[in-house]
Amino acid sequence: ANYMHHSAMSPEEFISRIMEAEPPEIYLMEDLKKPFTEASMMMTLTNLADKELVLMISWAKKIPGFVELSLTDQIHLLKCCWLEILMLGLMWRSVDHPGKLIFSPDFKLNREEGQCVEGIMEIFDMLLAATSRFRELKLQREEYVCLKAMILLNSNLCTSSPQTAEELESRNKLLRLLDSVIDALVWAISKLGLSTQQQTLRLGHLTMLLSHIRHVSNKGMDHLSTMKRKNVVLVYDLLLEMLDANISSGSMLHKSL
Ligand code: AOE
Repeated sequence: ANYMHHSAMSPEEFISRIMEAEPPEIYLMEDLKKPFTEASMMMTLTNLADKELVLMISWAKKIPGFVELSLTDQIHLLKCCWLEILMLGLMWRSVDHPGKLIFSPDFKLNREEGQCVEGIMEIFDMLLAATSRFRELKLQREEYVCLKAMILLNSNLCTSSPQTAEELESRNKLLRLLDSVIDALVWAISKLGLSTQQQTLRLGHLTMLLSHIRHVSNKGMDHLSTMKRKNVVLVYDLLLEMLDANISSGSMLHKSL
């Protein structure tokens, strides 16, 4: 089967494939009118997220083996983890800029610049804290791309219970794929010239950060639903669908995959 060929891929080859899958930088190219209001800040953030989601779908499809999963799994995985992926990307862009979040080359926010969106500073601070942790660990690009693929492939694992033979096959492919990503991360860590024990510890520290990212993402998801409910922000179609837990077969995500 198809996944046999992916598990035959060396970790080195796997990493180079996911490095090539990295989405390009996004520019907002709007004159960001300062001072921001709650509505304009939320509009800027969701507008960026919406553009990034389109690129995220193309990115996922370039991960070796992803498109061989069932369409239901592909959709479910993306719906479960999109905000975690956006947040990890944001942390990576911000890792060399303590106290700042680099949303895009033309949209950077400082902690000191104060509060304008209700309930968002808590999320801002949790993102800054996780970013500092990655800075302390001197996160490498190879490790970053593996962690991002791990988030995608792991997001669904404990919520899906396969019933049909096809679902079971897709889940087995998913597990093989996760093995490949873990192997790739282990390989990337082994290139850093650490002792065997230090390598094991690094793997532990990096993967433990993923539970923090899931936590911040859940907070962010609650925040976005609240902002939507209060009509602070108009949430675009693709983002709306991602925010929504249901799978509709005629959906935009379905069509883009
Ligand atoms: C969008 C794109 C992206 O790549 C990552 C993220 C992660 C968080 C997401 C956001 C996004 C989309 C909208 C979400 C948000 C979490 C909750 C929200 C889902 O509903 C970003 C979280 C961090 C947002 C920090 C915003 C700080 C705003 C306060 C700063 C401020 O008040 N002022 C006045 C600063 C002015 C600076 C010039």
